[in-house]
Amino acid sequence: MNQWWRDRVAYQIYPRSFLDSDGNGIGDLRGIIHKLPYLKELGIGILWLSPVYCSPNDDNGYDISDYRDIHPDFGTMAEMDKLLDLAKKLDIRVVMDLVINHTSDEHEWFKKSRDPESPYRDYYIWRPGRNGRKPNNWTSFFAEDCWEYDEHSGEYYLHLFSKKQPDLNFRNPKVLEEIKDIMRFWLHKGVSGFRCDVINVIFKESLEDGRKRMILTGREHYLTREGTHEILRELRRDVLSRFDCFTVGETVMVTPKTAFDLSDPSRKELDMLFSFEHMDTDAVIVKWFRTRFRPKKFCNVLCKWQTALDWNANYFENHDQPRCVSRFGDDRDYRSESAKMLCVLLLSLRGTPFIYQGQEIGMTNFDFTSMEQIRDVESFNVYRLATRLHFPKAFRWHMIQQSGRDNARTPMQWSPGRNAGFSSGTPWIGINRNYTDINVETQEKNPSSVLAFYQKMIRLRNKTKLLKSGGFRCVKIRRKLFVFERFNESGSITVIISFSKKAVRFRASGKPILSTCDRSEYDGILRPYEAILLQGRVGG
Ligand code: ISL
Repeated sequence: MNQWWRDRVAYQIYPRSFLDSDGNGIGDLRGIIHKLPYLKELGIGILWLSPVYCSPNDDNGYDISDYRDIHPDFGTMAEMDKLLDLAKKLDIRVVMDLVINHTSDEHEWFKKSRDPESPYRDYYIWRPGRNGRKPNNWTSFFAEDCWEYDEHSGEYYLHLFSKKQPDLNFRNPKVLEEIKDIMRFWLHKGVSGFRCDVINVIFKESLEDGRKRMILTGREHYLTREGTHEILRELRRDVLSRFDCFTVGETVMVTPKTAFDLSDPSRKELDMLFSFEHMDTDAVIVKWFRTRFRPKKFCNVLCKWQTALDWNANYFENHDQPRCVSRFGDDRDYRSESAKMLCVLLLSLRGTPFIYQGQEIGMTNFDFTSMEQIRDVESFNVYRLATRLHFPKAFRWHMIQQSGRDNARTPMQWSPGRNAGFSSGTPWIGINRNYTDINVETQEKNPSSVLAFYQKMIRLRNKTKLLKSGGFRCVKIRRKLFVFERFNESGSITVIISFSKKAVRFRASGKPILSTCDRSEYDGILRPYEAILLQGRVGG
């Protein structure tokens, strides 16, 4: 079978923050339609849309109240059809976010499920308390309890995320049939697959107390259980295998071993997955406590995953993570250099690269100064918890500033004009003031911009078999240097990456194919944050 998803570069859109066409301050489908040619020009072949379904927006669309309809803020189903149609004409495959671990508490199923007699009761996980206490000791992903008490029926329901996101009960076969129908609905419309939200936590093997932990007490009862594997195989057998589509799983806390089992082609579960270990290399236990970024550690983890899995979904940014140039590069003195270097790294690894909106112009973390500017439910919960724990105010803000998800959610910076060209109204979240410098319009005019470099690098990848399907071999990892090779029967490319602000020596021969410094010869010395692709093997 033609695995086209291995040959294309993917781009993630967070619709709320992409482009607002009607001035209500919220990005929308018409905005996306308008920018499809921009994405085509960039070289994108797969478009992943974060949720656009009906939702009360407790978690910005990751709390879905109707899987078969579009949130009016984003537009209409007719516009969605138009988007799919135009994308098809441009040969861009659209992938939807499939959020099935939970629904919104405003979904019809959950509303009915509040009645203990309803056939929908068993769609969710309802349990009585234990001697006036919660049914078990689990904790949630969002720094709050994961059981919510319902006065009416005197029972609790489970929510691993916010309390407006009740978990579905995948022990009930009817739930899985509903999900299959939803998937068929979108596949028939012409989508080319799904990004499956927190897919490895959907099956709760038991509801017993968990071993007490710093984070996610209870996780041994639901992380990548056999029941999840079975569900994935069933979805593949009954639905996905009948369409020309693929899945990329968002899989939390996976190890190379569990990830291998989830994505090994012979097991027929996921086609690829997003793992997190590289994103955790600058964290101490939880992402809220950050330590200095150590390139060596980061690259070691990348190497480990490159070797452990045949195919990775590679990413350095998404709507939950801080901006990579602020985190793994230098957004003050070497913004453009380090953004280009990260571009080379991402697009040279083996696997499908996922670029997050704004990454291609080197957008940075937000410049907010107070909690009033924050919109994310996770940040609110964590801030509240840190207040309860008597963390000093300055430190609480530092946590949000370093790690909060709104870092990636400020509007896309299109132009130096009003509201960065994002909206003619009042944006739902603040725009980074650096938009006057960092924006698409300005970079389109500048052949040495980050954007121009992304176009070049994506083009190179799209036409180079070695980069798309060649093997991966790690050559050298030093404190601030990463060298690896992509190879096949007919040749090889050496990729040299510097994370240093200083010049770095690394001896290698070969003609540069592409360099962030635009050079035609390599003299063995890398400039600050330089990345270079050399034809052939090191020393050969
Ligand atoms: O924010 C995180 C990464 O540091 C995680 O805790 C995140 O919540 C987790 O990766 C799951 O994310 C996905 O599901 C959530 C949703 O809030 C996220 O936006 C989504 O990507 C619940 O649906």
